[in-house]
Amino acid sequence: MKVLLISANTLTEPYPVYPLGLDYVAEAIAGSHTVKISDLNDLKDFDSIKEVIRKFLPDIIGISIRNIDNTDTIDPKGFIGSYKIIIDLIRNYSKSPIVLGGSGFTIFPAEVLEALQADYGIIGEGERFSLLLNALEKKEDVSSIPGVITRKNKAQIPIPLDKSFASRIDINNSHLQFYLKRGGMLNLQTKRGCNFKCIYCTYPHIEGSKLRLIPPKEVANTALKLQEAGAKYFFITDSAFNGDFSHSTEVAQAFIKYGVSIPWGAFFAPKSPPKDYFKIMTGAGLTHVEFGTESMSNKMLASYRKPFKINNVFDAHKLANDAGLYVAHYFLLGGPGENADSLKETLSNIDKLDKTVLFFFCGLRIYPYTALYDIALSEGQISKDQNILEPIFYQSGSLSSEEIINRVSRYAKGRMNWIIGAGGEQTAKIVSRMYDLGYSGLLWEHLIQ
Ligand code: B12
Ligand code: SF4
Repeated sequence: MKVLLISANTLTEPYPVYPLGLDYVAEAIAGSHTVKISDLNDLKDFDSIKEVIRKFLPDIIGISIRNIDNTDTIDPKGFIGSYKIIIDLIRNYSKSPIVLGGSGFTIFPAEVLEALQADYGIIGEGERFSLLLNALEKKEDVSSIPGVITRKNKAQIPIPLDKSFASRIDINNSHLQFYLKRGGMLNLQTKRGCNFKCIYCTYPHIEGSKLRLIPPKEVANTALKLQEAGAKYFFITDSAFNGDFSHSTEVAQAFIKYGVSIPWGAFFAPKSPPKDYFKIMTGAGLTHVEFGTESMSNKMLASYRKPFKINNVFDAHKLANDAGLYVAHYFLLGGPGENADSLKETLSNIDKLDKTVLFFFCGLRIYPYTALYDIALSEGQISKDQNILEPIFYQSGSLSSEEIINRVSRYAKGRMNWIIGAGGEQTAKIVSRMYDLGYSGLLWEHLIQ
């Protein structure tokens, strides 16, 4: 079959993100089918999809739905409306079935399928697309394929794949050049899953709650391919790169052994690391550490069920700085139990973090399959049948989101390294201009104070 895979994500905040998931889907199906990836970031406008369809004449069209909204209370943006425009355009030019997948889709499969009036969806890992294609080719019933959902058949959440997974990077695809010319950043996965249970987090639902590690040599080989393709930087997409200290150390050692020489960044949990951990990382090319710190009050860290306390944050922060790394912390304020005292404690402890950039998200989006969903339900903030595709943010009884935003804004005044939300369009424009001037990578290091 001829399969057209489309990345529908055109969000450029904080920067355009290479659609890595489609490389995994492509690798899983390319052995038996002809695959083409088309990225809306790389097309002149939405309507240009017509030319792509006319030339390729796909039998089936897969669309990656990464972002549902930007989860930003300060500057909220939803993307379902623009995805609907894209799907309506595709329907004008093709009668082929449309299959949805992706991380955003996996959080709200039934709601998104209905809103976009697509034919099929695959919850979770897109490698299962091959099973759907085989069934469609043989005109077999698709309802027993794990994770496959239709507008008539609801699906169970599938168990994560227990086989290895691989991506294929097509250096001839023009969308690769789009990202190489704008910042030169590509991305890489070293494992799937997260074995923690933070109350608000969707990642264990999307990727599974057991860590599935990719052999370090394989990760290094993939990194080398990105390097050979012209990447100037790569970002590791794992929920927390240090979720397994031994594996991440072995990955870093493999980068050194096999000659990965471009810089990279990753998300880390601010846990106290083993001796010399960050020094080994620096030696392997790590330049940027993004800590998912969320709060600097032990009461709130416990409420969020974070796997660390504030003394671990100070420890990890110092060791990363001492190793010469650029350090950023992400905060998520306003969860269950947040009040004036916990916010004051967080802000005054943050003041003790030197040489860093701080990103503040004021409000927790309520997602299905999370403990926060159950808390919000029990507190009557949402009801059982409520559609929460349109973002709903948890409200702490003691402190409103507005009050939190006001207090953080007052604190942030005059400090370039305190950023509320993802930075919005203004930041995206600055990043884009710097990319045009030849800068590469994350660029928030220019804000460090
Ligand atoms: C890494 C990451 C980032 C990094 C990206 C860095 C980089 N250079 O790549 C950064 C920090 C920049 C980032 C930013 C944002 N992110 Co983010 N990010 C992630 C994260 C952790 C991993 C995404 C990833 O690359 N996974 C690895 C790839 C291989 O997996 P995948 O794309 O999901 O693909 C698999 C399946 O989904 C499926 N699949 C994918 N496409 C398709 C298509 C078809 C047809 C099929 C069948 C299957 C399929 O198959 C693939 C292989 O199994 C996810 C959470 C998660 N665990 O998924 C959030 C996530 C995608 N991000 C999210 C959001 C909201 C954002 C931001 C809007 C936040 C903000 N306000 O800044 C921005 C948007 C950036 C942009 N321009 O789009 C949300 C999206 C859901 C939502 N609420 O809308 C997620 C799910 C986190 C969450 N809150 O739940 N993000
Ligand atoms: S917030 Fe981070 S550590 Fe916690 S469950 Fe999510 S991915 Fe895992």
